[in-house]
Amino acid sequence: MKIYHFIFMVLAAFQLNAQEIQYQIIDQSTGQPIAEAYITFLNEDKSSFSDKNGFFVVDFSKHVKQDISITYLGYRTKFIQLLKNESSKLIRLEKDQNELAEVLITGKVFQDPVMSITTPDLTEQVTQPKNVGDLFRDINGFGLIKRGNYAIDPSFRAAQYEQLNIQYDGGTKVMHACPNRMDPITTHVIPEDISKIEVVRGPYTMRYGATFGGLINMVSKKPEIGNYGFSGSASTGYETNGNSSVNMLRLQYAEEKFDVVGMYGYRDFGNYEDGAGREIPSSFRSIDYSFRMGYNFSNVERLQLHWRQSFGRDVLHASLPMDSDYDDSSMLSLDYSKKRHGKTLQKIQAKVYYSYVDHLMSNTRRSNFAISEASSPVEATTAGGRVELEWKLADFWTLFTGTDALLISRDGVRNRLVKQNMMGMPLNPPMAFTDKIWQDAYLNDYGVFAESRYKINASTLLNAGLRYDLVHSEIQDPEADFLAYYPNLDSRTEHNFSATLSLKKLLNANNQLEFAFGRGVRSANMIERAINHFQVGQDPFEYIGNPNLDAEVNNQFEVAYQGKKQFNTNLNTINWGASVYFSYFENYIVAIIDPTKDRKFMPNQEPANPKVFRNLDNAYKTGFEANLGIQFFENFQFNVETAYVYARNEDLSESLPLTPPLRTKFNLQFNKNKFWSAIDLRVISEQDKLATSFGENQATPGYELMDIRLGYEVLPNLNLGAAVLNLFDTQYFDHLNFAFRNQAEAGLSGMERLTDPGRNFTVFLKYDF
Ligand SMILES: [Cu+2]
Repeated sequence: MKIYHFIFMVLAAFQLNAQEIQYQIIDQSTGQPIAEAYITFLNEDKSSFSDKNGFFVVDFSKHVKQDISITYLGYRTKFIQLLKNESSKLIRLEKDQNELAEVLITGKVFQDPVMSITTPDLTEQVTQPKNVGDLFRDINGFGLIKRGNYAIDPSFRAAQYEQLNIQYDGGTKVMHACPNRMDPITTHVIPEDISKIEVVRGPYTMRYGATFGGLINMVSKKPEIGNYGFSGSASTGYETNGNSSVNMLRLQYAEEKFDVVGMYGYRDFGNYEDGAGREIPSSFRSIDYSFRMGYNFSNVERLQLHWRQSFGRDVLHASLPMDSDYDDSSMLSLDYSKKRHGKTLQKIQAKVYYSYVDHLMSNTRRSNFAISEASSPVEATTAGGRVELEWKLADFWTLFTGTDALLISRDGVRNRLVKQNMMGMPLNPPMAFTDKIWQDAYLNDYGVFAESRYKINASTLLNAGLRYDLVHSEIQDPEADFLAYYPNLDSRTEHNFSATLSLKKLLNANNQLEFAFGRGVRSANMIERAINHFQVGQDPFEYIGNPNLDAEVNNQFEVAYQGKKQFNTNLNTINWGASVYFSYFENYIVAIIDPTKDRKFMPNQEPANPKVFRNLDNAYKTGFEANLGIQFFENFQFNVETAYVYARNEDLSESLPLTPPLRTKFNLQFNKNKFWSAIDLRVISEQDKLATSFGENQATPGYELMDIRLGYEVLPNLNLGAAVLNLFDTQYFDHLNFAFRNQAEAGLSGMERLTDPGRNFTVFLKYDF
């Protein structure tokens, strides 16, 4: 009897010690212990780190269950419930890095970068035929520069065009051929093929080419890994305003070694009606197709070929002086990637690409065609590539080194047939002229970079990068008057140095703080260098390029904070974040009226003096973005996002051009089983900070817009979406919209800006197989 009593006592003592249980954290794939992982005890508001062998202790004296989260940089945060009586004491963390095949296909270029935004899968929850602009519309801080319904350029924090480093699948570029930007890169992708957009909000990475205001990577939809055999999807969409339709087919065949994806898209957009019921000339048709073929030498080595073409036809541009008869582009890219597990040189990535844009615009459909026929065939060739080596110098230290190239060349003319003289008398025969638009210019950028990612401790990451760009440019076939402005015109070489330093700190599992500095340098683009007496702005001025421009520099500082809190109540989660930045610009490039030069074409018209591009001495911008998200009652989500930027040209005591007003978006979503719905309310404030030298003469009034969207999975794999956009049929225009141009026959005055679509009902049907 005594002996049993003794055993009972011993067991009881063990029982006490057994309140504390030791667990070990290991890497899921290698089985290596993970030291200094950050553990948060969610029921107790307590935290600790794992020791050097990955061990940590959990005290079960108060709770028999413990909810914990484990955070470690480079791994997915793991939420797990530990039960006292469970037998397994191993916790496996999964690397937050996609495996090779996926890396290449998704172009997931950002392995945990600072100051970045990634959209959710944009191919999910589609309710309407999309324009590429719609992809950017829902990312906080973005605006759209519109010259119609086709040529839409994204603007981010008052940076636009080449100030943004816009690329496709991690480096491929397609440069526009048109001096009026009728054909930006966004028109050469199929919106339904873009699965997500990744943004680095400033010059905070040196690895993807010279970046001035931010890096934007449009990522095409990847073949699903492991989905072997045939699969695909077909979709069709229609919208009432403009009688527009979109049709798309995607076919995929994959096996372990080999995969191929083919895409076909057809879009037919009509002229839309604005909120006042006026018809806006904005119709277009386009056909796109693409093939992507991948070969996996092994599960760590892949080669991929991507070919795509797009053909735009009869594109009407309400806010440009001409329309595009055709706008064709071709793009070929080849990607290679190899991972070497356990080696110092742990990864090799290489890409080469070539793209060609063939564009014809004319004034055939415009009233001034009777006086003077004009047609401009222009072309642009972009070629480039990059090679990057990733070195694992230590467990806590990764170094990226590499080199890249971006070679742009353009040529094209404007053919004019003048049928009337200045007095309005017919000329017989008409007089023919040819004006050089691009003067056969090229702009080649060769870069080298090194970027180091250094883990100071388990919760702190230091990122530092350097970049050098050698920019070689030449105007090979200058017009006589251009040569007279710049008599010593010759090829030119520039040397640009960029750098970045940033720190990312996990305060705990749910709170993160980032600091960043970046110096981004952008050499003048080809319009700013080489355009010769063309109307390329949103005003009626002729513009003259300046081949001697200094590169513009953005010195940007930013602080960002993100937090999250989870609750065990009807209020499920709250997340919030904010980012504040300041940019000091050197040599900011703008075009300014030059009273010493005269208008060349139709010299008796106003304005009499052209604008010439030049550098500013003193300019800056500052602003913020903030967001709040609340999840409640399991199925509901409420979001508020707001963005503001203030930009200043101190030289002229005015705002910098194309500075968006304060924008706020409220969004309420309901998601249950196969049904989801959303209401969006956008509140855009008045913009009275104007760049009068750019033609911004009047404050742009604010506006409010409401959209309602619904989605339902009717049958397995068959999704139906519907939406009412601009529910209240508001007549509005955005501050970034260009003014109507050369639209006398449509009754639209050039004193007025392009108005956006009025109420629009849409449906979208998608079938996956
Ligand atoms: Cu054009």
